[in-house]
Amino acid sequence: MSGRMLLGTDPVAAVTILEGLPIDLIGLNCSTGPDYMREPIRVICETSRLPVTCIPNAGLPLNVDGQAVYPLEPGPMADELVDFVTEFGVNVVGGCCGSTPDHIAELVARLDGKAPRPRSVPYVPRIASALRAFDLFMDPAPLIVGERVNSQGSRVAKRALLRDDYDKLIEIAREQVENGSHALDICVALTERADEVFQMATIVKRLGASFETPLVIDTTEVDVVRAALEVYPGRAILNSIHAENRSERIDKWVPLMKEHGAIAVAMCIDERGQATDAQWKFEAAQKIHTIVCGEYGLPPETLIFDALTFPITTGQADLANAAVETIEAIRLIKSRLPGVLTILGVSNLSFGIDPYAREILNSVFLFHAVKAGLDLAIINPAHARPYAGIPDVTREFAEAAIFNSSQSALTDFIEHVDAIIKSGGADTGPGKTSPGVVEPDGTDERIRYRILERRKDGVEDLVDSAIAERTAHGTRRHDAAVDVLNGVLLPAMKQVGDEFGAGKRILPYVLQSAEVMKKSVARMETYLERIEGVTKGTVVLATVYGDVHDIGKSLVQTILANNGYTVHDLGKQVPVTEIVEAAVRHGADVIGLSALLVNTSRQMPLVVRELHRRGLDIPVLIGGAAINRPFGARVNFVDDAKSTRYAGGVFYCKDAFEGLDWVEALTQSGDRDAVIARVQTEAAAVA
Ligand code: B12
Repeated sequence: MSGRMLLGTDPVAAVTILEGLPIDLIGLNCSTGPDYMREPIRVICETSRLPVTCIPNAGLPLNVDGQAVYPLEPGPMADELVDFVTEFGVNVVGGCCGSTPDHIAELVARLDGKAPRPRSVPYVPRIASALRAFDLFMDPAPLIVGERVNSQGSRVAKRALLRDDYDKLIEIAREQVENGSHALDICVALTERADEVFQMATIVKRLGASFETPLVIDTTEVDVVRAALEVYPGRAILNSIHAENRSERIDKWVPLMKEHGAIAVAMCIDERGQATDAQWKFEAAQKIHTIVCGEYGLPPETLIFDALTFPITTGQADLANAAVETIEAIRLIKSRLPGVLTILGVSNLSFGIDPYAREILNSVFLFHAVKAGLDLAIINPAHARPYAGIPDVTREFAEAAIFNSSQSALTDFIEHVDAIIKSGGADTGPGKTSPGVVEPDGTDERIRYRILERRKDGVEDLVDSAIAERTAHGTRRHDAAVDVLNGVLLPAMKQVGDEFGAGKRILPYVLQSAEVMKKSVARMETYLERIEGVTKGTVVLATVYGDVHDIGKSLVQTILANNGYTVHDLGKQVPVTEIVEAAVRHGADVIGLSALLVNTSRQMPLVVRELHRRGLDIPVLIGGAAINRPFGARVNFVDDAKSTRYAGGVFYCKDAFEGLDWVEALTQSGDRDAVIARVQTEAAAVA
C-alpha cells in the first residue's frame, strides 16, 4: 500500500539502480497479489525503458489451518493483469505462488489479441540510494553535493575517522541532508591510517542502510571503490577518474562502473596535468569522453566533468583568469559533449581570503557557473549566501574579480568587503544577513526581511505586532491574521520561490526560509477563529506522492479544523492507494490534495481515476503552486478523451479559504449534488 518495495525502495530508485546493470527485463513478482502491485508497476512502466514483467501471487495468502491459501480467483486476477497490460503497458504477465493452470488459462484467454499499451519513456539520468532516486539534471540546477563527511576537508570528520566514531560521521551526514544536500561526498582517506578500504566499506554500509541521500565515493584507490560499490545498495557516483595515466584510473575504474551501474566524476586532467585554460579543460574532457563512451560504450550521462577551478585569490598573475576559464570550460563541455553533466567544488576559487569575502565570491561564482551549465555543485551552504540577497554594488565588485575585469579587481573587491566589515555591516552569524543589507523599518517589511534573510529570531513577536497594528485600526483579529498571511507571508515566500527558480537562491536557503515561514504561519494561526465541540464533516488531506511541500497543506488542515471539520492529515509524499484507502476508512466527505511540483501534480488525476475505478464519488479538492483552474477542470475527467466525468467532482482551490468555501458548500448546503454538478459543468466549459 505504501507504493514501495518490501524493503522500502521507491520504484523509481529500483528502476534507477537496476537499469544501470546489464539486465533485459524489469518487473515485480511473488510477494503480493496484483492489487498491491498496481501503483509500483504503474511507476515502473512510466520510468523504465525496458520491457516490464508482472507475475504476482494469487492474492496475499491466508493462513487456514496452518496452510497458505491464496484467495484470488482466476477471473479477478486476470482483470487486474489485463488492466496492467492495456493501461500501463506491462509486457509480460503471469502468476506466481497460488496461481493454477486455471489462472493462466483465464489470463491467456482474456489477453487474446491485446497488445500492451505502447510506452515511450525518455531517459532521465538519476542516482539513487537504496530508498530514493534523484534526477541528476535538477530543475532549477544545481544538485547539491554535501562535502562534510570528508577527512580532507573537515577536521571534525577526520577526528571521527581516527577514533572510528561512525556515529559522529552519521551525525555530520544527517546535518547536511537536513540542510538540503541531494547527495553526500564521502572521503575517508587518512595518512595516519592504512585501512581506507575498511573504513569506506563501514561508513557506506551504515549510510546505505538508513539514508535516502545517494553517496559519492571519493577516493583515489580502486580497491576502495570496489569495496564501496560491493556494499552500496544504490546507484553511486565515483569521485573521480581522469586521463593523466589512463591505465591507472580509467582502465581500472570504468569496468567497475559498468559492473555496478555507477556514474563517475571525471576531472579535467590529462597527461599534461591539471588543465588551466578553457580549451585545455575541454580537450581533457573530450579525451575521457572518447575512451569511456567510445571504447567502453557507456552513455554520456555516466560522466560528470569537473572543470576544476584554481583559486583566483593567491595573488598569482597566471591564475587571475581561473574563474573565467572554468566558466568557459563548463560552457564548452556542455555544448560540445551532449548528454554529459558537470560538477564543481565551488569554494576552491577563494582559498586564503577572509571568510566573509569568500562567501560572497563563492555565491557569485556559483551563480555564473550554473548559468554556464553547471549541473552539480559541491558546496557547504554555510560558506556561501543567497546571490539574490547580495546588494548590487557588492555583487558588481565580486563579478569584476571573478571576470578579472581589471588588474585591481580582486583587491578592490577585498577592500570593499573589508570596509563593510569595519563599518559593522558584516554579519557572520547563522542565518546571516547579506552584506550591507540593513533591517528595514515597518513591521510587515521586517517580517518579509526575516523570511528572505532566513532569520527565525523574533519573527513570532513581529507577527503579533503586525496583527496588533491591524486590530488597532478596528480590524477583527481573524481578518487581521488572514491579511498578514495573504499580504505579507505568502508574497515573501513567493519571492523566495521566484529567486530560487531564477537560480539566485540555492535549495538550502529555501529550506531555511521555509523554517521561518512555518514559525510565522504557526503564530498567525493562533489568531484564527475556532469553532469548538462540533464536527461538520470529515476531510482526508495529503500532499501527494513524491512531494515534500507541506506548508500549504498544513495551513489548510488548520483552517478546516478551526472551522469545525475533523481532518485526517496523512502528511506528505502519500501514495495514491493510501489516500484512497484512508478516505474510505475514515468515511471522508471530502479529500484534499496538495502538490507544488509540476511532476507531482500528475498524482492528482491518478487519485481521481483510482476513486472512479473503485466506484467512489468523494469530492476532491486540489491546490498548490504547480496547478491552476484549467488543470483542475481537466482532472474532472477520468479518461483522455474527456468524455467521462468523475462522479464526486474535482475542485481547484487557489488558497485554503477557497478550500474552506467548497467544503462548506459540499457539506453544509444540503445540496451536495448541485455543487458537484456546478463544478462539472464549469469543467466541461474550460477543459
Ligand atoms: C518552501 C519551498 C520548498 C521547501 C519545502 C518545505 C516544506 N516543508 O514545505 C523545500 C526546500 C524542502 C523545497 C524543496 C523542493 N522544491 Co520547493 N519550493 C518552496 C517554495 C519556495 C514555497 C512553497 C510554500 O511553502 N509556499 C507557502 C504555502 C503556504 O503556499 P502553497 O503551498 O502554495 O499553499 C497555498 C495554496 O497553494 C493553497 N493550497 C496548497 N495546497 C492545497 C491543498 C488544498 C486541498 C487546498 C484547499 C489549498 C491548497 O493554499 C495555500 C494558501 O492558502 C516554492 C515556491 C512557490 N512559489 O510556491 C518552491 C517550489 C514549489 N519548489 C520547487 C522545487 C523545484 C523544489 C525541489 C524539486 C528542488 C530541488 N531541486 O530539490 C524540491 C522538491 C523536493 C520534493 N520532492 O518535493 C519549485 C517547483 C517548480 C516546478 N515547476 O515543479 C518551486 C515552484 C520553486 C521554483 N520557482 O522553482 N521547496
